[in-house]
Amino acid sequence: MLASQRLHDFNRPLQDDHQFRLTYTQDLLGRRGLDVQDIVRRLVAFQVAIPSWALGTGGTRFGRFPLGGEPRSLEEKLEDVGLLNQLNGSSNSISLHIPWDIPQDVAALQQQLQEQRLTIDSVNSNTFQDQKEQPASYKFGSLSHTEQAAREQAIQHNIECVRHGEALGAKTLTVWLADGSNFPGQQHFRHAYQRTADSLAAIYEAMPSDWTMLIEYKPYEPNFYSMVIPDWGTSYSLCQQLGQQAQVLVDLGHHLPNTNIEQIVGRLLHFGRLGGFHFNGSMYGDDDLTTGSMKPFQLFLIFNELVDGARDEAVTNAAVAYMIDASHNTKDPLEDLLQSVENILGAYAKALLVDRALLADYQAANDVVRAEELLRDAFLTDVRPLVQEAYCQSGGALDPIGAYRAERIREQLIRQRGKLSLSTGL
Ligand code: LRH
Ligand code: MN
Ligand code: MN
Repeated sequence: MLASQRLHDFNRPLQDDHQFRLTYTQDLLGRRGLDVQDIVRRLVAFQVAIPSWALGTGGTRFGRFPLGGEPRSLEEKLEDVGLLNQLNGSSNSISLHIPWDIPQDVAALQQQLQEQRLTIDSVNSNTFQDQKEQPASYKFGSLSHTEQAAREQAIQHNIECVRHGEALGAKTLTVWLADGSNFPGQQHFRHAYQRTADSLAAIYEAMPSDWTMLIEYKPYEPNFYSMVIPDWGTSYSLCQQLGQQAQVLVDLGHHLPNTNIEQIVGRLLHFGRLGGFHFNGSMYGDDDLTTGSMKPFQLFLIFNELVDGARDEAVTNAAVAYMIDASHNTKDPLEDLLQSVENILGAYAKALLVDRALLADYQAANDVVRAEELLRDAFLTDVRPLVQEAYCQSGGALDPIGAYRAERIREQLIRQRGKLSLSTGL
């Protein structure tokens, strides 16, 4: 843990410049009738969960270049998330992946969570890899498998994930299926869908009544001809059959190029079925790059839908779970996560600037140019002083990456954990 005095000392020489930029932004936005303090309060309250599997160097199927100092246990993963949260005050929870993160000493973990003021956000099941000594193989699918023994094993694994999550206070199960086919004719589309729906129903039945099941979709990979849950329509239809506790999860990387993701977000909000996000950045496919690194305008437009939905009484969608799902080969994973969170907060702040009444007027009048310019104006506003103020108000660093480097945290972690520490299976 970083001593808060050190963050204070780090911030001191930056305060003068920060106050200058904040005052300017405050004046500018105040002239437009915006309540900057309210925006900062919302940014302070906004939390994004960190995936346990992104704390180590990710890699690709061609190779991995470990940086060293990566967490070797769930306890060390919690330490890393605690550290991120100290630096930015915006990531107070962690998503677990079972069996990569099987809790061993539950009481000790509960205590650590309390001490670091963290929560377990969600548990993710893993039926896309075979584990040692597992009787049935997932080579040809899990919840959709043609053989009942494989389906049953996958169902039981998901239920076990819920039990692990319950012990640690989580309330969300995320299901992502790699199930699908690589060649035409390999799989009967309708039957595979039905088997999946039936398996999900068995898991849903076993879930406590205050839990949510998030169903994630993905158009391709690891199967390249068809995926059983390739798109939001399929996720949505499964949720509808299951019940109110089932919601769609939107992973930004799980779309074909040029998909209008913000429209999908708007649709799901309209139907009250938007359960959560896996934020990441993507150029081509499921690239899992830093959130906002490639398409910042799209990220802003997604937040524009979210803010619009939150301000519309007609929208009854339950609270949305915000999670990152990124990991890559070239950056220090902790710096990558700090960047992702910063970009997410920036997109949110910009969406809060949009004058919705005026936008509605322009839309009603079909004033295409004014409506577009209104959004562009919000998008082009420099909101970094507001994000930095939010960091500061939550006890974090004005420049989290700067503080991370100044404190030589990676070097310390390498000293403590070694140069060749192992990462997740990704
Ligand atoms: C699959 C995915 C899914 C998994 C995670 C490790 O591409 O996005 O969310 O659980 O990666
Ligand atoms: Mn994902
Ligand atoms: Mn993915």
